[in-house]
Amino acid sequence: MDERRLVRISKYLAKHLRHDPGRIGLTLDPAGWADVPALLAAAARHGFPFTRAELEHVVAANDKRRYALDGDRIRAVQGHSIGVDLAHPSATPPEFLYHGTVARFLPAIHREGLRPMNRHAVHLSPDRETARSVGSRRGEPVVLAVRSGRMAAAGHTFQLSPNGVWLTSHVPPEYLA
Ligand code: HQG
Repeated sequence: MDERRLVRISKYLAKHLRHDPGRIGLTLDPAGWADVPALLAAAARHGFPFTRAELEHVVAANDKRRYALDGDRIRAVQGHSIGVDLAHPSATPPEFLYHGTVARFLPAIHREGLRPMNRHAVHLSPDRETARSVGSRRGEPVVLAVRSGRMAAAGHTFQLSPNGVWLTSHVPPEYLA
């Protein structure tokens, strides 16, 4: 499959598995899983047909391992804006995690901390380089260090997505380094 087709299918999956399944009449279960035959049928019905083999290739080749395929079901492993309970295992974070953002958000972030905004959780990266690339989606990136070890010690919980993204519900400003 050429790279452009791969990216198009991946973006189509992101849209409908993370943000707007109703657009193609798809339903997700509470943990974000969709039925694969139903997804293929819904996509075809809405003018964007792709095959099961293409889907499997996109899931396997995805640069960020964004999707999990489990028999006849598929879900995005992070990044949702719709309410989901992904039930990833709770995990003890390292002393620091990182968040990539841009300068224009800093005043609000220092005032209220990191909030999920349109997503179901705050997304944190295990290293500065990954955070930098997340921030660069919006402009010149600024990387914030999060004292995640202290947060965990204070009772904040973290989930680790199978693709290495850390999720938590809120980072209060006192934990930003
Ligand atoms: C900012 C992508 C004002 C925050 C990435 C960010 C990631 C605040 C933006 C995943 C704020 C939200 C998530 C506050 C946070 N006031 N702005 N209190 N708190 N912000 O896209 O972390 O490639 O929802 O800094 O790689 O950028 O799609 O979150 O700039 O893993 O798989 O509000 O999405 O994954 O933006 O990205 P987003 P994010 P995929």
